[in-house]
Amino acid sequence: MSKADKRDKFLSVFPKLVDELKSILSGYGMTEDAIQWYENSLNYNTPGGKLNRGLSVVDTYAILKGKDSYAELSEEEYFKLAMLGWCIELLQAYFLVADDMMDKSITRRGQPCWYRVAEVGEIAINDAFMLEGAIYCLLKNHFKQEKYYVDLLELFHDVTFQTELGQLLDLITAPEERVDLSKFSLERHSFIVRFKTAYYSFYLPVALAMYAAGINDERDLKQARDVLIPLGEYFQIQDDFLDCFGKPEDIGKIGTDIQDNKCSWVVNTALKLCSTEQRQVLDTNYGKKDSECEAKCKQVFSELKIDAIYHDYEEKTAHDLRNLIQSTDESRGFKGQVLSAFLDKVYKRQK
Ligand code: GPP
Ligand code: MG
Ligand code: MG
Ligand code: MG
Repeated sequence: MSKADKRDKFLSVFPKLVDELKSILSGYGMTEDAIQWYENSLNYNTPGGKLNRGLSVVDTYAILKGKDSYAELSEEEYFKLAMLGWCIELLQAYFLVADDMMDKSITRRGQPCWYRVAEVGEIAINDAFMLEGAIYCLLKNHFKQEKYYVDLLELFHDVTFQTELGQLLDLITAPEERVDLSKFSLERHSFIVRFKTAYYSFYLPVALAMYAAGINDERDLKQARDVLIPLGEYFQIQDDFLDCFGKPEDIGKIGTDIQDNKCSWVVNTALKLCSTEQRQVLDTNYGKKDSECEAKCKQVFSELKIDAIYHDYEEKTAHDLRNLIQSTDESRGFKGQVLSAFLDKVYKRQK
């Protein structure tokens, strides 16, 4: 099945899930305007992205089950796996609605951030909570009978909390009024991004598919984590790079990291290499809500050839990860191919 067909098939499950969630609201006797509001929020915030996380759940399960295309999964099996995939996309929607408010972002996936839609504003906070709530409604409806139901719940709760810890670190490292670049380091960056991105974007899809496929030995979950967490760090470094060097048309969002005083890979790499004069420019201009200051920081990044350093980093990391994946122990049914499929998806991404 082509990539586009897989995506269409996955997308075709979404309206069913929206209907299911609407009927939960109707069951509570909820008013029409509330049901309509929830439907709009679900549609605006959930399906518009790359859907990599959601699709990966199905892909991973198919690999673990030894089916080369997921066309070989039964309709029922496909539907359940797609449902788990959509639960990650809902988690992502919840995070992004909230993150865009905290980061004061303008656009997301090529449209205004939800909180910037005229009638929405701070109601977006409640909408974010309700996007998260959808996950547990769906898990209950479709997985309560499964032996691994509690594993799924625990996994979603743990990964959500880890992401929130990462978001906390991201935010307290980037206070708006007190720019202090001496607090930044690549070590702190690594710690932030593993928590704020890697667990939910990389470990979660694989762990969900593993539980659904009956592979739940802690040694296998650890093998998955040992590759997926550094892979997720690499993915967030790409995100940081693209925030500064990507084109808004490609990435669907306008970069805010410099003005937001973010502890991003780009500024940390620059801080390691810059001269005293360049450091002075960064100290004066980083973290200011001003596009001229932003441009001065970008000028330093380009003098330091951060893009070339990024490309070297990317090659080395992909090479090291491939070596790590090669040593996967497949004796209990886990497969290294699951991990290389993830690496192939993110390697050299432009968006
Ligand atoms: C991405 O950071 C991290 C998240 C989306 C996690 C948010 C977690 C919460 C608990 C709200 P980012 O700000 O770099 O992402 P983007 O560049 O897409 O805004
Ligand atoms: Mg953000
Ligand atoms: Mg953020
Ligand atoms: Mg970013």
